[in-house]
Amino acid sequence: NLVPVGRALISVSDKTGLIEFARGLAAQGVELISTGGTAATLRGAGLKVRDVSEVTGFPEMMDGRVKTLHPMVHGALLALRDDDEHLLAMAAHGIEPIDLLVVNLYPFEATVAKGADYATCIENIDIGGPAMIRAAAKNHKFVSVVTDPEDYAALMAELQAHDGATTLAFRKKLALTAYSRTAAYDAAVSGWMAGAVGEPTPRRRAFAGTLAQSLRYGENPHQGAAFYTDGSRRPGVATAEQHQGKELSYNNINDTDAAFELVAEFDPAHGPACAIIKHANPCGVARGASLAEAYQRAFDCDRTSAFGGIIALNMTLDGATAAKITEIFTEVVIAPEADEDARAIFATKKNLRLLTTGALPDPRAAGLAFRQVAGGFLVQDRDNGHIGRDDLKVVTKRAPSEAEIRDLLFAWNVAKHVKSNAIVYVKDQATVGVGAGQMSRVDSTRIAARKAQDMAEALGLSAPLTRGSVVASDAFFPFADGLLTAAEAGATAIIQPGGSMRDDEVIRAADEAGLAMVFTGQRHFRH
Ligand code: 93A
Repeated sequence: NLVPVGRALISVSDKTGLIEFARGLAAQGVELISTGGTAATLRGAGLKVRDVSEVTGFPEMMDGRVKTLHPMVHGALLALRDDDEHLLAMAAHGIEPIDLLVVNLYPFEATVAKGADYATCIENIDIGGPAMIRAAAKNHKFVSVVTDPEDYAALMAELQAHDGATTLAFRKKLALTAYSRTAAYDAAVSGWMAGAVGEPTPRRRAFAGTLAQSLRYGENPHQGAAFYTDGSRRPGVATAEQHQGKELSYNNINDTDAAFELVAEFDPAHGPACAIIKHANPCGVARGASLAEAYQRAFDCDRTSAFGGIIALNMTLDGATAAKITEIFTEVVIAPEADEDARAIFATKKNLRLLTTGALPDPRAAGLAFRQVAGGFLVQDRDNGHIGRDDLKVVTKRAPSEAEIRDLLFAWNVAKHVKSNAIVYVKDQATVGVGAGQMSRVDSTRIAARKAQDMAEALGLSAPLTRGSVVASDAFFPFADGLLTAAEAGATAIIQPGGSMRDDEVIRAADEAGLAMVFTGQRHFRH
């Protein structure tokens, strides 16, 4: 299964490592054929190259749209060298076999990311490149195909190990990489088209990601894992720069994402905010007069759970906040920026990872969310629902006060990021109790209240922090019991979607308990 490499076609947009690699091939006696720009680069480095136009007998034409799309190229890539008819066809048409194809594609993804106009994006859809890659990969029985400059070294090592030939196992691996690349490339084009034509739902497009990082393991150490980016460049864990600390794990990435997406709900124009996440749920979220105070108040919601947590900030991490954060063990801190003082303080904590993103993601932006099920995956629009004070419908005799409204909206924004059934108690722009992921809503209500009680005892307070708080529920209260539990804990106002068959009963209970209640008409399930 060894196939010697005698002739290579090289056509690359990304010319990283090209010259050294081509020199290595030439030194092995490999004949080089290239397209215009690639050939010019190689000649510039003193290498001997044949132009592809000489091979095809046609000039590169139509602004390069047609360079390699020719039977002299595709016959050379696709011919089976152990098939008499194929050999006869090659002989009849003077087709010389190509044993190695080196292609990387027009930078479509990078062009889109730069915000290029429609025509420029269209022009950067590579046609000839993917056609050749797919042809060579199909014919991996005889042809090696390299689509990533990172594989140049591996190919050279393979040729050196096998006297200028490649093994079938190696060519199969290259073919897999090649098809992964063309699949991801076309998915990127499909995703861009969906945006460009304003296709509002995920129903008509294809999905694929680009491998960003091989992870040491998945959710558990016996599971393999990798991190893929989707090309959207949404500011967050996928685009962040890591300044220190060891590599992020699968769970770190998941939790860091949850933390940053949550804190981004809190517009920095209205002041600092901090979210602390454990197991993808917030154990504390707060605003403060300063960022350090926001952190302290988030921490005070549930100091026990915050240990080893992930912290997200909605503005530049400063020295005062950094100093407070380093008082306990934290896994990851993510913020738009970190100033020099903060970095110097963190530098003394080698294990603490610091990520900066340059920006906050837009909570109202469109996007997609995926969930895997056996045999497939579900795709939906990301939950970019947003409620403002004008959307609130007062359903009780008592209307909420201004302070209550501010806290209700705060609680609602947090509840959106808590696993259902979600119950969030908030007082003065800080969570004081979070009930997450319970199968019954009343249990979430009780757990959140009990945690607030525990925290009050730990802090030596005379009353639980739920006294005088407000409560958000991510979906309607099906019965009055959950609401009554919240009232017992001392809550004075409730925000919930409404829409239960028993809304009347729930509203009556709220009135009897003297609660103010508003309906949002929108729910935030998160499972
Ligand atoms: O416009 S194309 O789709 N038409 C082609 O026939 C073709 N052949 C190769 N683009 C084509 N290519 C691409 O040109 C390659 O995939 C590579 O990205 C690029 C290299 O061009 P140059 O050597 O001129 O820099």
